[in-house]
Order: sequence, then structure tokens, then C-alpha cells
Amino acid sequence: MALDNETLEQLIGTVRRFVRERLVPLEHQIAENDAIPPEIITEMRQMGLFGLSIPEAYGGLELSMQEEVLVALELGYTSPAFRSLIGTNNGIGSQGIIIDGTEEQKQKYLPRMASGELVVSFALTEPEAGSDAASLRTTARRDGDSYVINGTKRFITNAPAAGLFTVFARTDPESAGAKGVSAFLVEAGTPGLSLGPMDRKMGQRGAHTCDVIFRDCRVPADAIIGGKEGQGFKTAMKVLDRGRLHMSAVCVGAARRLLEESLRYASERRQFGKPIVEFQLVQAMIADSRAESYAAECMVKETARRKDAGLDVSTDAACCKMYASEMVGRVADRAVQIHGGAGYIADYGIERFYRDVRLFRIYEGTTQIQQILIARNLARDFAH
Ligand code: COS
Repeated sequence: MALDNETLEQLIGTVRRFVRERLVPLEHQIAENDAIPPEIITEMRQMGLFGLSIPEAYGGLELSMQEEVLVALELGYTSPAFRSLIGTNNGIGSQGIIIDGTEEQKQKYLPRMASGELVVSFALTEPEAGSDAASLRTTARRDGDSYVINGTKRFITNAPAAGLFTVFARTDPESAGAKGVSAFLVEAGTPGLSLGPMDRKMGQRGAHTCDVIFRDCRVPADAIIGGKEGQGFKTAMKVLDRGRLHMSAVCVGAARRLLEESLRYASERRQFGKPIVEFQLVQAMIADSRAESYAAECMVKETARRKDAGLDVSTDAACCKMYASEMVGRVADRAVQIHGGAGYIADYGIERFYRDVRLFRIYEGTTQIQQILIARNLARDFAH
């Protein structure tokens, strides 16, 4: 459902104020403590941030893709840990149910996800299956009225807080590829499901990942998303198409912030008798960062518009993810350079952003996977 202009402006304004007045001042604390304060989580729940993309019928805001990217752009302005907290409920965690789930699955889980009461994680990646997602080895063996899951999932975002996991497992041992994969909804606390220790990451402190381990974990047969075997890989790919657009918007938001910080510093910092923003070599960095982030913003908004119009945007979503995540890497690098020595010192927060944004080029499909997708799709379309 598309919101009317006034409601949309109100929503974006509220999120913008929340980000700038509540979240930005906490960035340093979150990085130090590796935790988001509970009162912030409560405020995020009250604002409906856990249910942005969940249909209204199940308690969410049901934002269109265009509206969702506008919110993601605002959230991208601050430490990625805040966005990550609501990221799986809005994106990769919940979309499998929204797109392919049965009515019963939707009713059972979506309302609690929309309110933030239930955190959901997307468990696709494994120790031996990352970019080659279809080669996953986790198995789900049918046994009477249930399936028995065995395997390990790796780097699973929000797993330590999750009450539910969307788990991709092989139901057909005869098929080594995508066709033998099914998606399951597995509740935390199910016997046989356990978590590994929290991963120690380069950045994004406050956002948590860990292994999720299944040892003879028995789930009822109706835990399979959509009730049908063999659909799981396609579900994962559809979910990632949407997730990649959302992530691209987050990258644009982060670039906006880094550019603002760069302008602030360059206007205040004086060398050779004048603010460094007056030097052409600094201006070149600022201009490049603005032009590139603006290009990414236009790509994201246009692709979101086309997705809302019902068009297939797989190729363009990959273009957005590739360009926006690489762009924000360059913008962060220039921000460090503009800040000089201060850019390397933790107090200014620029080095923290530099480390935080590095992940955007890796998760939800690396840049190299996006390149393969783009070229493969173009070659396929050309041949037809
Ligand atoms: N929407 C719907 N269906 C899709 C799809 C999409 N976006 N992409 C692929 N499919 C379907 C295909 O049409 C194919 O179906 P058929 O067998 O009926 O034709 C099936 O899914 C298998 O697709 P494909 O042949 O492309 O599988 P591959 O193993 O070759 O996929 C890539 C390769 C690289 C595209 C895939 O493994 C991938 O995206 N990897 C990255 C995973 C990732 O992002 N991981 C990040 C961790 S999760 S945060």
C-alpha cells in the first residue's frame, strides 16, 4: 500500500529526527559496549520500524519498495547496527514468509515480527556454502510427520536474539543443486538447535552474528515455507532481490553522512591559512563523493519504482547493490583522507564508519556475485 504524501513525509521526518537526535549521539557508546540499549529497541518497536515491509493485515506498515528505501536511506545515516537490528524482520528474515508462506504461517508469525516481539534470522550461509548458496549441505530428512534437520549455518545476523529462523536445507539428497533446497521456519528453543559463540567482527559492533547449529533438530512438516519441498532456493533468491535494494539505500544513507562529516571537517580545519575545503584537491574528493552517491540514490529510487510497478528488477537490484556498496567504500575512504590524521583516530568516528561500511560489499551477495548475476542475466536476455 502506498502512503499518501503527508503520511509518508511524517514517517520520514519522524525517522530522520529519531536517527539524528536519538541514535547518532549513541554511536560511540554502541561501538564501545557492543550493545543497543533496551530503551532504544522499545522506541524502535513503538515507531513500527520492525514491520516496515510487513503487510498491514499482519500489523506492519506495508511500505512499498519506494517508501521502504526512503526509510532505509534515513537509517543508513547512523551506525549500521541500528538498522541491522530491524533489518532481518523487514528483509531477509520475514520476506520468505511474506512472499511464499502459507496463510497459516503468516498469521502465526508476522504480527509478532511486525511488533518486534519476535526477531527472525535468515539462515542460508554455511561454512562451505556462501556465494555458491545452492551447494548448501544442511539436510532436512523427512521422517513421518516431521523433518529432521542437521547442519551448521554461519555468520547469521541477529541469531543471538532470534526467536525464529528461516532455515534453508536440502530435502532431496539426490539433488546437489538449487532444486533440492527447501526453506523451513524453525523456532528458537527447538531441541537440537543451538548457537555458537558470538562472532568478533571488523566493525558493526552492536550488530550480532553467530553460528546456528542443528543436530537432529526435529520440526513439524508444516514448518516448510509454502508447504512445498524444492522451492527454498527460489524463495531465497526473491528475498535477496528485495534485500539488495534495501541495502543499497542504506549505503546511500551512509554516504550522505560521510559527506556531511567531510564537509564539516573540511570547513573547520585550516591549513596554509585557510579552511581545507577551499583547496581544489579536497574539493575534488568532495565532488566525486557527491556525484557517486547521487548516482547511487537515483539508481536505487528508480529500481524501487520499477519493482513497485511489478517489473522484474533482479538485474537492476544487483546493479544497485554492486554500485552503492562500492560507492560507499570509496566515499568512506575519501572521508578518512579528508579528515587526515583525525580520520584515523577513533574519537572522530570516521574510522569506525570506514570499517562498518566494508561489510556492505560482502553480505547479501558479494560485489563479484552481483557482477556474475548482471552479466549472466544480460547474456540470457540478449539470447532471447
Ligand atoms: N527470483 C526468482 N527465482 C530465481 C531468482 C530470482 N531472483 N534467481 C534464480 N532463481 C531461480 C532460477 O530461475 C532457477 O530456477 P529453475 O531451475 O526453475 O530455472 C533456480 O532459482 C536456480 O537459479 P540459478 O540457476 O541461477 O542458481 P545458481 O546456483 O546458478 O545461482 C547465484 C547462482 C550466484 C546467483 C546464487 O547462488 C547467489 O545469488 N549467490 C549469492 C548468495 C548470497 O547472496 N549470499 C549472501 C548470504 S545471505 S545474507
